[in-house]
Amino acid sequence: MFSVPAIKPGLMLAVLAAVLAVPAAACGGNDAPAVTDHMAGAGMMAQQPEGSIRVGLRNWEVVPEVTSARAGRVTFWAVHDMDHMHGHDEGGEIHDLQVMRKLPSGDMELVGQAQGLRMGEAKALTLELQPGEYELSCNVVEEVGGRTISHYKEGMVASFTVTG
Ligand SMILES: [Cu+2]
Repeated sequence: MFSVPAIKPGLMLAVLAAVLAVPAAACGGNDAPAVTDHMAGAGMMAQQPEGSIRVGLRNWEVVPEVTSARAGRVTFWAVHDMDHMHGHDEGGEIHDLQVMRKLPSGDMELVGQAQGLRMGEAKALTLELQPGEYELSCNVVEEVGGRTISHYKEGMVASFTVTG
């Protein structure tokens, strides 16, 4: 005598693991509330998007973690790496990331940009890139203590190659 227990369909368990890593970034000595805009899409101040290329912005250099990529969709993760000013008239409180493509004529064409990054801020910039030679730069020009500071001329530019 065999008795086969009736097997009911199992319960569908929908497990939603919404893992939101929101670091409570403590800004030492900064009274301003952590105002972040939403230009980076869902992930303001969040962690680096998967597969993106980190581009460090600081006085006075642009530091991409790699210097080339395959053509197609490329996401840059622009990060203002400075956490404090070294001097009041140093400049560099705000940095941009400009992605410029070198045209056959030698001119540079703006392909995309992430602007207005304050210290510690990060923004994702996703672009469709054609093969070619590019520059990653910061084109902020500011007036500090009666002096005009061009971030580009100070050295905020790096070469970047997109291969076919
Ligand atoms: Cu800059």
